[in-house]
Amino acid sequence: KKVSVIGLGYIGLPTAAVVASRGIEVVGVDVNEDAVKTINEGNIHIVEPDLDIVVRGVVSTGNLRATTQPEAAEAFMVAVPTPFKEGNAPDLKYIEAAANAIAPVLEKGNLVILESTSPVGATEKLAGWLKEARPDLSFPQDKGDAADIKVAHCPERVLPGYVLQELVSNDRVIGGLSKACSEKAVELYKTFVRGECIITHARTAEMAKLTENSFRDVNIAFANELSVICDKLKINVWELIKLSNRHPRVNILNPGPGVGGHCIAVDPWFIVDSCPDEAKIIRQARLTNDAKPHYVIDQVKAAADEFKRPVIACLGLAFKADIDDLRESPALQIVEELAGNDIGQIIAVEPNIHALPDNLVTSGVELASLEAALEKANVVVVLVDHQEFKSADKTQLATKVVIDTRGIVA
Ligand code: SAJ
Repeated sequence: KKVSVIGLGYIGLPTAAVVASRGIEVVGVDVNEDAVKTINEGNIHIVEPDLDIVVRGVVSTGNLRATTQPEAAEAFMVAVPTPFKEGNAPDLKYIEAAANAIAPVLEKGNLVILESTSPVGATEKLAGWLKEARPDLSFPQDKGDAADIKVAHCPERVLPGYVLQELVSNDRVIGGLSKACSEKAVELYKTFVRGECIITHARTAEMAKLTENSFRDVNIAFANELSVICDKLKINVWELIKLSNRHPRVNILNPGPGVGGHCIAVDPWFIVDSCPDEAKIIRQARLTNDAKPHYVIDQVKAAADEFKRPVIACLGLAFKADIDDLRESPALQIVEELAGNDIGQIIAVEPNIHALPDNLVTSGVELASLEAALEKANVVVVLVDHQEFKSADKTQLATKVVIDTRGIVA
């Protein structure tokens, strides 16, 4: 058995490594030559706990190998980005490029799986691109179960920071373009997934993934709206949510400074783009969550106005707790905007990074330890609920103005 994983990023690399760790020969394909070189040296180019150990292991046994050129395999797992910018259509160019890259090496009996989070209809499009490139083979959209090539969508669902555990333990939704496609995909996933593999249609699988992330976005938007309402009504939103969640059928998530990351803040737009007139709550949730950083910025500005050039300590830059990922981070967005406004001296505390991004350095932001920052600060803004902040001694905060977007200060 030989499996090829196309795209060696946050999903593709851990997937390739886990499949390889089951003793299967895996060839990882990526257009990024540096990433290919790094992986072949047994190292990794992304941050994910314990992934380096697994990759080093499977590269040293020869089970995982990376290359820039696709080669023949029994199964192809496509894990490439599907970017989306508000106002534009979802961009499937990387899926199309992957289809064109694997088409020349496809052989009768092969399985092609789309793992990337995709708008409804993308798996059918992928099968269409493969068919265009290989008119000599038959595909499930024409031949159903009898087709030469099997195609399925099996959306990834892993939580950054827990990828290696969740890759194995999560249930998987497997949506083939025919029953035979689904069954062949289940066979592959069963080699490394301990969770259940549940079969459905490709379109339903695509929508299921988008629904999961939209549900979380809508729930967080509800919490963020409550937080703004509670500020106005002078109620502690954290106490309110804790009390409401005592109801056996209520489970409200946590408000915060906004929603970041590459999934929850993006995927709902795929649904809105497909059904703009119908997806009203889903769109509003996105707008509500995107508005939250601006609300926090206004709160900090109002607090800063009480001082003459205050020192403002901003606790956390990452997009969520206990990771070092600053991309699409509302905390980073808030600190950038505050620094650009010249309302005081900004000190950032981010225990998970060693250096600030260049733009923050240029605008005069300083990176300091929690202790040093609290020592000097007049205003303290809690932006991320890192473990280090939650367990810190908070007595010093009594003399400061505190804006706590994560509810970690009692
Ligand atoms: N957040 C809140 N309040 C909460 C929970 C999260 O404000 O109560 C914020 C976080 O701080 C962060 C953002 O939401 O800025 C997203 O974080 P997250 O932990 O909710 O999710 P991601 O983006 O790291 O991973 C999600 C997961 N999806 C679900 O839990 C439904 C993961 O399982 C998916 O695989 C991943 O998206 C993906 O790749 O789609």
